[in-house]
Amino acid sequence: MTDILKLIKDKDPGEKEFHQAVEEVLESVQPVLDRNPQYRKEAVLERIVEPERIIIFRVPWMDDQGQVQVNRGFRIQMNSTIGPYKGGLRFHPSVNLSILKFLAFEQVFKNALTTLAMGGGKGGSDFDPKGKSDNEVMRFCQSFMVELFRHIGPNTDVPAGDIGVGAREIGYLFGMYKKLHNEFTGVLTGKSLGWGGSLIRPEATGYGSVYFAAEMLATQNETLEGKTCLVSGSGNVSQYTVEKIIELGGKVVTLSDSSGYIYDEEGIDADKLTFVKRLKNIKRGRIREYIDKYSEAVYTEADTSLDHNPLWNHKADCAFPSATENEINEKDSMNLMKNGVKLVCEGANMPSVPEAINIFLDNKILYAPGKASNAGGVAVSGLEMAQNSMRLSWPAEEVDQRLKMIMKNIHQTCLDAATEYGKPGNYMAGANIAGFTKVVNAMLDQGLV
Ligand code: NDP
Ligand code: 2IT
Repeated sequence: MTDILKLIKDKDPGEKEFHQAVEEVLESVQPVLDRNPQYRKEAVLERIVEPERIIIFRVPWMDDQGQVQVNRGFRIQMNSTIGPYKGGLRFHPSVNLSILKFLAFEQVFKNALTTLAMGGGKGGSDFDPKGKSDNEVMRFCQSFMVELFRHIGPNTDVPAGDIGVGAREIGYLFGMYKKLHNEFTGVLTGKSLGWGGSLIRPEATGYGSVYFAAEMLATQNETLEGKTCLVSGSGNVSQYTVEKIIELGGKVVTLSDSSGYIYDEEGIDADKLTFVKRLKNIKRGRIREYIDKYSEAVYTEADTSLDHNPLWNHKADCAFPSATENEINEKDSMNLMKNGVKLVCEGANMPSVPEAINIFLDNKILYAPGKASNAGGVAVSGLEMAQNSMRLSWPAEEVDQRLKMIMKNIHQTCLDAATEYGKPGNYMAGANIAGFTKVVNAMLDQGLV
């Protein structure tokens, strides 16, 4: 196992997020490797850490001032053993190969856990949609697709949204794909409802995360009713996490963006959430504007000189990190424990550093790794693909019901795999073992390709 880590570190030094994601999975699956020596003999680790294909391309576009801008576009086609590459596109200035490789690697196991036929991929650009006009975003998306279109397709690779890519961007990307291919097909998910999107896809990641949390609580005969919850971020995942927590009787007291966070001791109710949705999705404003409307809340500016994020330092029962990777460091995890948090459910991908995860596990709290708890988004993307191939659309209740079942099954799969390998209650070990086993067994079935 250490030899594989050394291999990827020597080959691609500096890809620290990718190394972090691989190390976690390798540690978890060690007992599987011990029990199944043929995996090492067939070099499944060497194969699974190497993307099947990486596409890197120039994205030139013109801004509103008539100035040419150039960004870098990426698509990591990580693993297609159990289905077409599937995973989101992220538009954020921090995007680089390491971040996209870690996301693509996680996606392989997450998608396997959903039980739907989807391989793993991820892509995006260092383009920053913040502060750009709709026309600039459109021109960027069109230029991005002018290259990407030749590498994707409904049976090859099906991108979707992630940070900075929502319904607006998916619309522009789809329009250009359709024009270039002269074909109306389900090549992207997260489409709007009027032209092939699925009901509940916008809600799916947040709802799914809360369904997973409810399943974890149920193992202790508990519910979310009356629980105080910390939620980070204020984008797609966070908004629908808050919506479902409210519906299940919990109280959410925080939301954030990269500039800072709000703490609303009275709780963010349905009306306040409607305000946040409008603020973030239509006005494209900052979370600080929440206190202009709700003066009972407190806004704290992000301060990178601190050794912790004060958002995680409030009395609460549950935490739903739903913004970005490594947003909970070791100190934050200690603060969460000190403040009585008994459940951490990851809506974001890899939001907890390894030291923080160890603290959650040592304290025996309910800890859900993102690849299990945020799988609801890609699961409903899979259902969107199914509806597109049948050229029909299911009612919201049906999609929601299927989402609930899928999250319930993932929860059980994690518990069963963890127990089978002597780590009862360890959802991280269970998710990694179950996802890994499914993919590597399929790889072995398909021979050396
Ligand atoms: P959005 O773009 O809708 O929202 C992202 C939120 O996180 C914003 O509030 C943003 O603040 C904040 N954020 C982003 N980057 C940073 C950063 N470097 N530091 C602090 N805050 C940051 O994205 P999503 O809600 O879709 O995604 C959130 C997380 O969930 C990501 O980890 C994503 O990979 C994961 N995820 C998303 C799924 C989906 O279906 N959308 C599915 C599964 C996981 P600001 O506006 O200031 O940038
Ligand atoms: O991280 C993720 O699972 C996503 N961004 C959603 C991917 C998808 O294809 O819906």
